[in-house]
Amino acid sequence: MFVVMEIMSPSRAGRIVSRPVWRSPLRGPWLTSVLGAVLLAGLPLVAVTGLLDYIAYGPELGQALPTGVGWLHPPVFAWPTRPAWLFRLTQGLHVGLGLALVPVVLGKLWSVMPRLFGWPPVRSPWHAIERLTLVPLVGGALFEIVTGVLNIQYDYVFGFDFYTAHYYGAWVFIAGFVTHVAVKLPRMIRALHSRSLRAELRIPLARTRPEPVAPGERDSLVATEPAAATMSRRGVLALVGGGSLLVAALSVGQTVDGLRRTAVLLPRGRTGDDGPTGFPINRTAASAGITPTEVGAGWRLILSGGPAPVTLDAAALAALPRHTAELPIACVEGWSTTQAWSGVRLADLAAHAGVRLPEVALVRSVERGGPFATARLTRAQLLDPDALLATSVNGVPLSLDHGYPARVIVPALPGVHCTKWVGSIDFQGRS
Ligand SMILES: Nc1nc2c(c(=O)[nH]1)N[C@H]1C(S)=C(S)[C@@H](COP(=O)(O)O)O[C@H]1N2
Ligand SMILES: [Mo]
Repeated sequence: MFVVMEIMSPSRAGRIVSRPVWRSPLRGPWLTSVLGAVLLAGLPLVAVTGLLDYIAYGPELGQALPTGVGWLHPPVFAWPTRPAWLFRLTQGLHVGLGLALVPVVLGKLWSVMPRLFGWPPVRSPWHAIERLTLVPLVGGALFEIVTGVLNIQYDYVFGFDFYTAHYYGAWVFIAGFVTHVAVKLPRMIRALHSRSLRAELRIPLARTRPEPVAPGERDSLVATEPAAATMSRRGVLALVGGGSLLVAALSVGQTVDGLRRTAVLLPRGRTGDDGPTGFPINRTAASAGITPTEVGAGWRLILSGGPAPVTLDAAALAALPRHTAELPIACVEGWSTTQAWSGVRLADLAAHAGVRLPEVALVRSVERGGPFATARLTRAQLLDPDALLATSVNGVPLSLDHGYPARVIVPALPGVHCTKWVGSIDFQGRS
């Protein structure tokens, strides 16, 4: 018998007979391939948008976040500032699609369970290689799901750097995924051709039978002693698809202003405030250790890089030419929102500092320490006409939690680099 992993169970007559553990009549190469095809279409998009998010961080500038990953970095290019919603799209797709595919990943794992626990564990060298690729594939996928979900749900629970771990985990997964697809693709295509999806969707529970196995052959997914079906194959697909849709429906409010309250799975989406500053907050002033005195009357903005540092107080900053822009702020944790920000153009601040041709801006928060306290902006970012040191949003001064008295906002810049409670900007370039 092929499925050798068995449990002992007493028969009606009281004798002990052995039964295979995996008895669902639904398992088979076709069902596994349908779920596999969905993942083959979806997971590359999750991986690519994830890598794009990494590039969007501008790691080549030596940011505090993400930390360096050595030679394993993707081909880095200068992240553009247009369209302004670019990062909102890439991170929204990465998190949204990543979450929505979790039920499919679980369904796929369920469908191949007999194989994961197949016995003997290794039947041939080829079989050994095939099985070994499952370690990075399954391990990588589960690691990415767990770290990703934890990062969305909780306030930095990791003992390690999330970005670096999630990034390395991605390559482990990608390596497993690419080999798995290379090994399985022909089989998947054959299995998909073995049944018609349309016909399958018309088969009710009463007519649900195991997938046929050619005489003399065996398929480790198809149960040797199938139990009676308790669910149709279309029922399984509906369950998995419905699960995905449910997750998607409960997450979409993270990215769509106005649906914010429906994003029940993603706690950062909620602030409980309906006012002009009632959009999501990544980290409150209190949790960042910002004291009212630091950002009160004694607050100063120091602009350096020019012939001599320039110090502005809030009134002097407010006296500079002002500009308003509707710009999204998008966090890797999955939420994003578009708001109307007003403040002083970063380009004007560079000029004010006496730097004619700024190349990089090093922005520092009054926040002490931590990877969120500094960020570097490229020339294209700091010279964008909508790149602002914002002091107000939606017509009112920034709230303390949104970075009062001044915070950076730049088109298509990841939220993490939109530094709040800015204390200084160093424009590096030629004066
Ligand atoms: N100084 C400082 N700036 C910061 C942060 C922070 O923790 N400290 N969080 C960043 C992150 S990760 C995001 S997504 C945005 C969120 O801005 P918001 O809280 O105003 O929505 O602020 C960014 N700026
Ligand atoms: Mo963020």
